[in-house]
Parts: sequence; structure tokens; C-alpha cells
Amino acid sequence: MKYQRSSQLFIAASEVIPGGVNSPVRAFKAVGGTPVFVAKAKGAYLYDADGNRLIDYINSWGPMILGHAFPPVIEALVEKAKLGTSFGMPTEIETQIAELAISMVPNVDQIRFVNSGTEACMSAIRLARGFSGKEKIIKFAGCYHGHSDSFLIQAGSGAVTFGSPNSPGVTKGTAKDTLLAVYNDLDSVTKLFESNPSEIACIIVEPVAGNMGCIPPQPGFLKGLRDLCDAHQSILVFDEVMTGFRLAKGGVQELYGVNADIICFGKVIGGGLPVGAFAARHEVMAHLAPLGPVYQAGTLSGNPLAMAAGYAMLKVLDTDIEVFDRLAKKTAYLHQGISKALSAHQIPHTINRVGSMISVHFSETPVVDFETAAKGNNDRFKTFFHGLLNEGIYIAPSAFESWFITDALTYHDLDKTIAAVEKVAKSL
Ligand code: KE4
Repeated sequence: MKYQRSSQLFIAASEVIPGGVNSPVRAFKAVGGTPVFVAKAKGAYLYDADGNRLIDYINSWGPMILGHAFPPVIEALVEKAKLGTSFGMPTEIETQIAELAISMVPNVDQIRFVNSGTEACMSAIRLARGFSGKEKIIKFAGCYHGHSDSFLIQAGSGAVTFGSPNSPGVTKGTAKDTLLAVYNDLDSVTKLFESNPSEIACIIVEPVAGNMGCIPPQPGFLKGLRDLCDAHQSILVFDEVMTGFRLAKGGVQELYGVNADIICFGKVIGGGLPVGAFAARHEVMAHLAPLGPVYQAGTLSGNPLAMAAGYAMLKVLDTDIEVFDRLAKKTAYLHQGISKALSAHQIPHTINRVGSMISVHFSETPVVDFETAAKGNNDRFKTFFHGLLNEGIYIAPSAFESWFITDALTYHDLDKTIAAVEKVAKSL
């Protein structure tokens, strides 16, 4: 594969955009080398600035669950754009996507749309604090909820890649109200409740973690968080920005049968346009402006263009009753193929998978939290990443990310990917 054009574009971008990218993980800092610039994408394939075709396994970090340039979404966008893109006034499409999302997700009565997952999670903890009258939050080391100050305390995703868990610019005043627990370790959560009695507004958790690679909740973990929140009158926030409308129609609440109090969304809900959202029962949402005192707002929140894209995407996911099963089967097939290829070359590895989220860890021990995820052999991951890229396979440029499977992938694409892993395994 040649990357001359991407290299030239990266030099030009770096002159005028910090690090040449608008989101750090794209800069390839965790794997080295020059970021690939995309010219266009269709279905399961990216076409980069040098004309290389790549099978895409990040799909814009989740949104492209049905493939790039998915026709119903594009058609909806084109039609809606002809009518204007944003008015700063209510439109019918916002009600339509709200009604549809609420019909798909258990245990919610209302939803507020924002413009990113960060905004959704930031607003959710403010609402939890306003509802409970308490100030502290519990998050989990390695979980990432966007770049709002309260979350950049040993965040996962990009922040871990940069090895600066507590980002400069986050004040001590903010940091003191964020308590850190260990993912899949209920005792670590219980201890925080005991040492901060009646001060904890909420627990925010990725119910299936995707920012340490993919890490499933161990049996009883989510139910244990539910019970702790009930016992201490705290709010349970599920950050389903990655998992919402991806792991099941009703997300993790449906998949694991545990209800949260506020659920955050992003990625898939926007069909590839900037949309975030948070949803809850009436009693919680009654505290949100303009109904109640908890303020939250946004110029482009609910803009009809993004709503039209999200609505077109959700409608397909709501009506195609086999899509989640197809996605899970393709991901399981990929899992088996990759593991067989790595094992054939005695490469120590562990693969985590839930539905259409999967991650490969070069570690002999099970990856169940941030500490075990960080023990992976990162040099081996770098070789793996670039080896696959050279074979036309694009996976997440960091070991601390999940891959996102799209239904546009064929079994031929999966076989091509497995064959590439077989070839790369020789050099690991
Ligand atoms: P955004 O603000 O990036 O839309 O969403 C933040 C967010 C919140 N919650 C979870 C569970 C998330 O995974 C994210 C964002 N995910 C990363 C990928 N790990 C986005 C990629 C990036 O930062 O460029």
C-alpha cells in the first residue's frame, strides 16, 4: 500500500489543525506512522486519498452499523437538506425520532437530543446532580465518556493513549468530585459509597466497555451497580454512546436486563451526523430546562438534517429484526478466524466480544478492566495494526479501542481479513 497523498495531506493539515486532526486518536500516536486520509467510503469499504481500498473495522467509531453512505440515510439527508438545515425552532422530525428511539429503548419516557456523546454524558451527570442534590460522581478507570472535565480522570480512549490520564486544564476542584472505581469490581464501588456517604449523585458506566478495548460486564456487575444506586438513592447512568442501537434494539438494558435511570446515546443514533442524546423517565426529565431548573441547551441540538439521518438509520434497525443477529454472527465468525490464525503461530492473545463489538489484546491474561487491558503487548499491537493496514484492513489505531462491525461486511470480507491476520501473525 502507498500513502504518499495521505502523507502530503497530513503535512498540510498539521500546519493549520493541531496535530493535523480534529480528534487525537486519529493521529496514529498509539501505533506510529502517518494517518490515512479518506477520500470516500461505501458499504464496508474506505477509499483513501491514495486510492487504496480498505475494509473498515471502525466505521467512524460506531455509527456506520449498516455501512458507509447507506442509501436510506443519504436519501433522507438529501431530501431534508433541500428544505433547509437548521432553524433553531422545533420541527416535526425531532418528535418522530424521539418517539421511535423511546419505542426501542426500555425504561425511558423522554429524550433530549444534543450534538455529541460528550454533551450527552456531560448533561446526564448535571441532571443526576440536579435531581439528587448531590455532587460527587463515580466513574470507572478506563471508561471514556467524552472530554468534559469531570470525565478526564484516568479516562480511556485517546486520553489513555496519550498516557496523561489526568488531563491538564482539569481543575482540582472538578477532579475532587469524580471518584474512580475499578471496572468489574463491585467492592471498589461499595468502598466509595461507604467513604462518601450520601454524597454520590450517580454512577456513570459504559455497561459494555469499549474504550479499553471491548470489555464485557462480568455476571452480576451491572445488577450490583443497580442495587448500590437503589440502596444509596443515587442515579445509575448507562453511557450507551457506543452500545446503544448497536448491541440490541434496546441496547445493553435489553441485552443484560438491567435498567439504568439515565441512558446516554451517540454514534448510531445520528446515522453518521453529529447527534448525542440522553433519555430517562418522566420523574428525572421533569428537572431539565425548560421544565425544571437543570440547564442544558444547544444551537444545533435536534437540527432537522441530523435528525433525518438518525431517523432513517433507526427505522431500519427497528424493522430489520435479524440485523443484530446477523451482526453478532459475523463478529463471532471473525473472532474464531482471528483466534485460529494467531494460535497457529503461538501468539498469546485474548479476544473480547459482545455482539458487534470486538477487540484483540496481545495478552495471555483475561482483559477485564483497565489494569489488565494496559498489560497488553503494545509493540505487538503496532505491528499487527500496520501489518493489517498493509493488507488493506483498517482496524482501530489503538489497543484501547473496540472494533465496530458493520452489516455491510460480507463473509468474503471476513475471510480476507482472517487471511490477512494469518499473514501478519508470522511477523508478530
Ligand atoms: P463524542 O463526544 O466523541 O461523540 O462521544 C464521546 C463518547 C462518550 N461515551 C463513549 C462510550 C464513547 O466511546 C465516546 C467516544 N468514543 C470515541 C472512540 N472510543 C470517539 C473517537 C474519538 O474520540 O475520536
